[in-house]
Amino acid sequence: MYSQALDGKVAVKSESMDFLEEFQKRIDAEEKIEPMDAMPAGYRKTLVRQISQHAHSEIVGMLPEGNWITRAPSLRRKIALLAKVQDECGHGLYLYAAAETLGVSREEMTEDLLEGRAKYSSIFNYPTLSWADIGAIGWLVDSAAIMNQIPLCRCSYGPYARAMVRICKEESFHQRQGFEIMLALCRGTDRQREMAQDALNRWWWPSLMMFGPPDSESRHSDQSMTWKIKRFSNDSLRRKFIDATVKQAEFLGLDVPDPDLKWDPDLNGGEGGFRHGAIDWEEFRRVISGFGPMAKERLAARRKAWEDGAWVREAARAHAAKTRSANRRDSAVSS
Ligand code: BYC
Repeated sequence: MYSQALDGKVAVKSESMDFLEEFQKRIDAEEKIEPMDAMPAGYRKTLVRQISQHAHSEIVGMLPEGNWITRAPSLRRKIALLAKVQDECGHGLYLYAAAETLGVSREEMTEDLLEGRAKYSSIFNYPTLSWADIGAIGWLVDSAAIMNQIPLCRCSYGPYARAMVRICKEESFHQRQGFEIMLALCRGTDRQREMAQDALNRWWWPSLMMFGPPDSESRHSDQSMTWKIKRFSNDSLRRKFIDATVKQAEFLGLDVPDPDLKWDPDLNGGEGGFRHGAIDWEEFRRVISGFGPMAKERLAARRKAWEDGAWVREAARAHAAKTRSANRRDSAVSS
């Protein structure tokens, strides 16, 4: 019915109801789907879309923070920021490798990004204007990332789930590092506290948008949840994030920039939760359509890196070809 290989040559003869039902049974039994297993074309396509966009987000996500490496306020802060940005590069590489197991090449994924066919997270379209933004990214953006990514450790596709385990451990360290920067600023001078508040004002709403459109407009959620790629809806993760983060803002002595934020003791089955004000979904749609404040700069930086790296890819290919022909010669001599 299905034959497929890691080189992406997927021959789909048919997708009978029996095949789809058997596949869903494996998913429902919490079995992991592995690269050489038969899978519906839609499952593969959804994974390639999500994992590649996730990988692009990690790599583009290096840019706003990389912008502050030379201006970190101390050697200690510089070392920690360098390590964080390197971790993000590593996350991108694990994720590209996970997507490659589905038969798509790194070149294709990168071209999709550069040609605007693949997205990256909306959050990385905003500028980092002050050092406090580095604290706010670690605290808010990495918290949001963890909230969204912990459930991905249980994703039905094995290589993605396994990549997420290590990524989540590192993101959790990043979150603490960001919170600690915010804490230092909030316990500092008036000017430092103002910087921290200003960063929270600018990053709060974009952080809520990271979770994706409201459930009513999320076109992929239902199918992704049936396939156990996603475990929770966009809105439910967004609410969890708000509930956890508002208390942290209170601890920091900062005001969440949402006048409509209100504790409702009846939410979450009587455990209580925050009701939040309206999110500007027009802004979100603008940003994910390629019109975010830093969209041009982000893609230009990725394009330059890809073009500057062309000679490395060429040299690696030449080296691989040489090694292959040397191996062939050796095996001809020894046989
Ligand atoms: N930004 O049907 P929906 C990080 C798109 S990296 C841009 O709900 P889905 C970090 C969506 O792709 C953070 N686009 O989609 C790195 C779809 O468009 P297409 C990245 C978004 O997939 C460095 C359309 O809107 N994390 O944390 O079911 C430093 C409809 O949406 C966004 C991941 O990628 C957005 N925010 O759910 C620090 C996690 N939201 O593809 C931190 C993995 C939605 O049809 N991804 N869209 O053209 C996911 O969990 C899911 O893909 C999402 C969206 C929850 C993001």
